[in-house]
Amino acid sequence: MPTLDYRTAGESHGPALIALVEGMPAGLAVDVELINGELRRRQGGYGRSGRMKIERDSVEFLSGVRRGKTIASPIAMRIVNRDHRIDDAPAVLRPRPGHADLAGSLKWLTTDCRETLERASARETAARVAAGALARCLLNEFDIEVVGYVVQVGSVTGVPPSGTNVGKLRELRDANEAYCCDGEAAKRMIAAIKRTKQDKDTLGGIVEVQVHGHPPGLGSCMRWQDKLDGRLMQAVGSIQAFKGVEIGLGFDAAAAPGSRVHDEIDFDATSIDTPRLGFSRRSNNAGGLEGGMTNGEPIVIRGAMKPISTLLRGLDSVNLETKAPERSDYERSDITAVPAASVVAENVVAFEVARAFLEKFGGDTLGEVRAAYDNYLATARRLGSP
Ligand code: EPS
Repeated sequence: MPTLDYRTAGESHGPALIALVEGMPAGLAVDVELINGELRRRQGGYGRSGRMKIERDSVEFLSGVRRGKTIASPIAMRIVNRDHRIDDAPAVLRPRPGHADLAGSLKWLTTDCRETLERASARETAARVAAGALARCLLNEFDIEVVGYVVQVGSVTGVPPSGTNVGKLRELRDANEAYCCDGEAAKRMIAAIKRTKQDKDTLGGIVEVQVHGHPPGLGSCMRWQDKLDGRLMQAVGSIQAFKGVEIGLGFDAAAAPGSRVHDEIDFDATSIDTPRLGFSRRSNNAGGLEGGMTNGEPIVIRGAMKPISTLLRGLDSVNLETKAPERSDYERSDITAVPAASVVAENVVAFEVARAFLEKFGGDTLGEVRAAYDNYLATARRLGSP
């Protein structure tokens, strides 16, 4: 039985994007509306380019699903590119600083940066969102919730009140085009994006993802490859344009003494029937992960996105054919894609949590996964009892 995994294929202006998901148990009802809803959200958010008015992202299942349910075979999903013109699109000879253009051209020995940028493009994240949203169909079966939102655009910050539940976080986030849970900050973010557009410039920001309702013990400290914190960091850090990832208190944990960092432990037998098994923490600076494993507290992970590297005003660069100094090429581009990136982060995190969940509770069918999960919880509740 393969572990849950996925691959993507496709170029920004090729015929389609593909997400290929392997290792999903049989018998899972596929919520196509959930997947398409996430794809729509990814296309939205303030600051997106004209490209998003062209595309109408939705998935078409090519395999792995029969009568609305998974049948354990590899699941191929296709998202059609309406702006399909890869063979006719012009060469890009003046690499954009910050994009994959120069590094890719020197790697694949070409003067046409399009050879690289078509795949490096963040368009690929549509396929990642499709895979992650499919994984959420599994998480939903076990009441595991994932939510992502924007906490910073440029220098404007807006964090949700601590302790806000997932439903409320979604409601606050979905009330504005910045996908930020603080409505006042969202207005300032949108104003900043408008100013940046006038300046022919671009903006980055920070997104945050929380996971709730999962059990402890996902991931493992036994092999470095299995540590869930590392895997989540790769998933988020590999999103196009991401330059930093932190979990819980993150970099701020370095400066504070241990007495103020570590999350003290309580036990309350009346909540033993929850996936937290009765344990709770007085803080969650660990972001729900200790020793590369979930500890039962919400997972909290943030990713920092640099500003989009395609600037209307251009940046100093070099023509790869003549080696003469020239401004970088301009292609139609977003001013910021931080709101969209929060959707991507949410879904790639969901995929990693689902993967770790199936590693612990995996079975050929959803029924077997459920039985393994229930058995684990029942056994864990007896821990320490004679
Ligand atoms: C991107 C450039 C733009 C963005 C694109 C990412 O595409 P285009 O060159 O067609 O205008 O719109 O993002 C998407 C297409 C998307 O679906 O997110 C880039 O260079 O990374």
